Amino acid sequence: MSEMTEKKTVFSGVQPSGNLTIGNYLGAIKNFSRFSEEYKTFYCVVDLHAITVRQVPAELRRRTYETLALYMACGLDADKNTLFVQSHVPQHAELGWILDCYTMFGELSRMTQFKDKSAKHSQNINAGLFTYPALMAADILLYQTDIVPVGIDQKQHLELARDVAMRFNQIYSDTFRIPEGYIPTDTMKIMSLAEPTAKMSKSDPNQNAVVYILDSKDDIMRKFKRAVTDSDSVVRYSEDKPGVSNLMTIYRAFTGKSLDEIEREFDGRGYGEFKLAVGEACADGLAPVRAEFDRLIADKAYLEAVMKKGAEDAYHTARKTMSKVRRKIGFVG
Ligand code: ATP
Ligand code: LTN
Repeated sequence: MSEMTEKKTVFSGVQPSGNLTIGNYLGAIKNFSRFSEEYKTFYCVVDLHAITVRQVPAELRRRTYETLALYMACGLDADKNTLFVQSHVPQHAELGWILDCYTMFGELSRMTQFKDKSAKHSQNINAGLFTYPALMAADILLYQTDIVPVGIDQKQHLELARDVAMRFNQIYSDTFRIPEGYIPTDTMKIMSLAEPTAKMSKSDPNQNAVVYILDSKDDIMRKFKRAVTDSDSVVRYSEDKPGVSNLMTIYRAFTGKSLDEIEREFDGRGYGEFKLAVGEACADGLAPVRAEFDRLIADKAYLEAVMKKGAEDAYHTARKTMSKVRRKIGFVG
């Protein structure tokens, strides 16, 4: 990229609301580092979003450090990417409120994540859970973001962020850049191992359904051995074989082999051998991430220095957008 052209901006976020899964890894974080060289990249630990579901304070604090350490363990260099914690940059909450006033009740009511999470947390359907997408729009729009790498489950929120940005621009003239999603087609939705028609989710209470990035090799092997498949024993990718297809997707992501190659490799060999191979590939692929995580998490002072520098850098950009927004709206000073 020539020095004359301005770098495009990438933004994404992960909630520190649980242990991160291979869905988070393959669908989102693993793709983040591909932008580090040629883009201005902001990767955020979205703790304000996490409290839309009740969190135990000590766990939230621990997971905030862990999510930052995992970003780095998955290949994000703190010198090449702005890595920060959402609540350290007050403009997120500030713009979040403002965008609440440009986001329609009807739009928010249609969000499938809201419907799913209110069903799951029926004792705590708070206003934050409802307005969550307006805060996510604020995250993205504050940095004049061009590209947002996420899994497919975030597509609807991203479209809402675009609609809100266009609405604001139309009322007040150009203020926000309109972001595009970057959704990896191969790994946009990793499914639960126990219920392969449902998304693998870090908040799933069934630990056997979910492979965590930091699981031990033994745990990974055990979970894949137990993964739900179907009654025939043919390793073939097909809509009517969601369990096997999900395992093939995971195997492809960790080995780089094509679906055809995988079908040929396991032709006539049955599910037992296939599941062992998926487990091995996944455990081998995650081993370096885990080793690097262990090293980083032991150095809290370093993690704090990274988040402090990241917040200062993010603040600088966020402040510019906010002063533009305030002026356009008609706020004094
Ligand atoms: P929760 O279970 O608490 O809703 P989550 O596992 O969906 O959380 P998020 O923090 O909401 O995790 O998501 C972080 C990123 O990981 C998002 O970009 C999301 O699209 C992606 N992601 C999450 N689960 C998967 C999955 N199963 N397959 C692909 N991408 C995923
Ligand atoms: N809602 C996202 C997390 C998130 C995010 C963002 C992703 C919050 N703000 C901005 C991309 C851009 C989720 O993964 N559930």
